[in-house]
Amino acid sequence: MSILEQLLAARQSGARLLAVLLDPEKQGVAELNDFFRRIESLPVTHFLVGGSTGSGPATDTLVRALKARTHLPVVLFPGSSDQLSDAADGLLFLSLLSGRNPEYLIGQQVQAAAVLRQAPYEVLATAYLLLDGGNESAVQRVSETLPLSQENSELIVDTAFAAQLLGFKLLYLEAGSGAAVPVRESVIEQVFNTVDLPLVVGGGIRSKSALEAAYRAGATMVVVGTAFEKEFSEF
Ligand code: 1GP
Repeated sequence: MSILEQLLAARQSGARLLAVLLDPEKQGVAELNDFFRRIESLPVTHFLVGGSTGSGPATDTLVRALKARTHLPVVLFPGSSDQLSDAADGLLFLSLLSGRNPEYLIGQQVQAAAVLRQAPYEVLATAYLLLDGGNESAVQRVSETLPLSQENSELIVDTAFAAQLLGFKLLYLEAGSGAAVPVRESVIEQVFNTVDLPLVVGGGIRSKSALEAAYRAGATMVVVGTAFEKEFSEF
C-alpha cells in the first residue's frame, strides 16, 4: 500500500495515524537509541524528517539511520528544496497556501523539480496551512508569511476547500512547531466536514489528551515533534 493509500484508508475508516517528527538539526544519529526508547510505548505509524532550516546531508544521514532501524515509512517534510534524501519512502511536497509568498507557494517546488524527476519515493502534493499557534513559529519567520487566525475558521475552511479543488492530495493544518496552542478542535471539525482529503494536524501537541482531541475532531494523522525531543511526561 502506498503512503497516500494508507492515509486515504485511514480517513475512510477513522484509523488513527501518528507521525513522529525528527528535525535533522536537532536529532543526532548517535542519540537515536534514546529516542526510540522514548517512543516505544506509542502507536507510531510514520516518521517525518524535516525542519524549517537544515541541509540535505543532515537530512540524508538521519533518513538512512532511521531506515536502518524501522520498517515504518520515513517521509520527508522539508523546509526547503534541498532537504531531500533518496533513502526516504515519501515526500510531503508542500505548498504554503495560507501565505502569499510565491517562494513557498511555488518557488521552492520548481527548484526541487529536476531532482524530483528522478526521485525513487512517493511525492504527495500537500496543501500546507499555517494557523496561529499563539507564538511566532519558525515557519512564519522563515517563510515571511502570516498565519491564518484560528478565529477566522471561514477563511481556513475556504482555503482548505480551494486546495481540494486544486487537486492537492493531503491537507496539513499546522500550528507551528512548539506552538503555545494547537489547532483547535472546532477548526479541525469544520475542515473535516468540508473536505474529503486526509487531514494531517500538528504543532503544539504535548499530551495524550491533546492527541485524542485532534483525532476526535477528525485528524487522520497527528504529527508530534517537540514533545518527543526530550524526556516527556504527558505521553
Ligand atoms: C511541526 O507540526 C509539527 O511542523 C510538530 O509540532 O514540534 O510542536 O510537536 P511540535
